[in-house]
Amino acid sequence: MIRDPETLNALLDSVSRFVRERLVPAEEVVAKTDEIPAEIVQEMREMGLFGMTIPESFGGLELTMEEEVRVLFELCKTSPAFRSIIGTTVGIGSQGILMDGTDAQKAKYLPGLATGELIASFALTEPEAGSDAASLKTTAIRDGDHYVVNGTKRYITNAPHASLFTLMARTDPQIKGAAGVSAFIVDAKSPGISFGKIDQKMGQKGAHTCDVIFDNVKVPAENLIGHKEGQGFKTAMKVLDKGRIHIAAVCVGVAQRMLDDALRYAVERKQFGQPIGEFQLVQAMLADSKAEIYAAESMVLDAARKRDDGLNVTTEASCCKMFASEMCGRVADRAVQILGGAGYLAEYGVERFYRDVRLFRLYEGTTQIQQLIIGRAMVKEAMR
Ligand code: COS
Repeated sequence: MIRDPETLNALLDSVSRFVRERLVPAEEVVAKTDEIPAEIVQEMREMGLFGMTIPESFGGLELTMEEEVRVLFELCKTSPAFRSIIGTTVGIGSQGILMDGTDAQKAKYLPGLATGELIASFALTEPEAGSDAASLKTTAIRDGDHYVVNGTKRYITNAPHASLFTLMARTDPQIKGAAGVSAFIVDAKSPGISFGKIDQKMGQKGAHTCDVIFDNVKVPAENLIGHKEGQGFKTAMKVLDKGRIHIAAVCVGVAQRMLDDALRYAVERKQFGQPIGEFQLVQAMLADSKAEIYAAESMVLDAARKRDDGLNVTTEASCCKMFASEMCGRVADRAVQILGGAGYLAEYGVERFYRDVRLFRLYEGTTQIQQLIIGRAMVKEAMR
């Protein structure tokens, strides 16, 4: 665990340099080819980025949540697809094992995830179960020493690259809601698993999602997370609490990058005989963006510290995800506006970010789901 500022600063410096020297120059090629170059993924492995959140005892960096979000502020000053390739292994794909797995499950899977040799994906969403995650229909029926899994998962990030899935499936079809759901670790090469074609998305080229189809897939009973049935929905929700702080930090990093690009353009571009940045209406857009990024950053750091202190941060995580993702959309819109016609052209890159960041308001819970979580908790507290 990095606990001293010097070691953390050295890590932040090396991530920042990596972004400037390796990732930013590769943005266009990733957007054109829809692939992250293999050598970049390898460099990310060597930097330990896949193992950011895995305990040192399993070969990871064991970053605290505060340290993790600080790394993300730096790592995400570039196309979000680069974060996405490590994102599910660092976050939603691995954390269920870490939070609720048995010692044997952790010992078996976490070392490979820490090095990035194994890629983890999170399989919750289904064609008919998105926001209403507890209504999922995929079944995992016990049969001797294994479970038989049937169903389809949708929009699964990194599924085409995954070595394993943290899968949520219904072990008790008689129980319709959350209590019938269990979580499993499923080897992606298990017979009976097939993949849909890679989704054609609005943005985030280089980050791949697809359907995952389970047809009579045999999963060893020992792969039931925590060896407890009926706990899978809670595992998923705890994972998403952390994931939402993570995504909010991603939004801060990308928004900062867009603002940096807009500011640079505003001081270089001249109209009416002076840099457009000297016009107060342009300054207003810069100022609003600066203040909103600062607010989101402060919220994310506060929520991360509270989580590190062992507090329940469900509400804070949703506040961060909601505010930071909406903020990022507004900053993207202003960045396009400041660049004017150039903001609409592919060669300036801002239009790409504009499309990329739209996803932040959707995945890991839409803005409306975050509102629901926050509002419901407020009313519940007030009625006690
Ligand atoms: N941490 C721990 N447990 C949690 C929890 C959390 N953050 N949130 C809910 N739970 C528990 C509840 O306490 C409840 O347990 P008990 O019945 O023992 O009390 C159980 O899980 C069911 O919770 P709840 O009744 O709140 O479930 P709902 O179906 O009403 O809905 C929402 C929950 C809508 C919040 C949930 O479905 C959700 O987050 N949806 C969005 C899913 C999402 O983000 N999808 C993105 C895909 S992943 S990229």
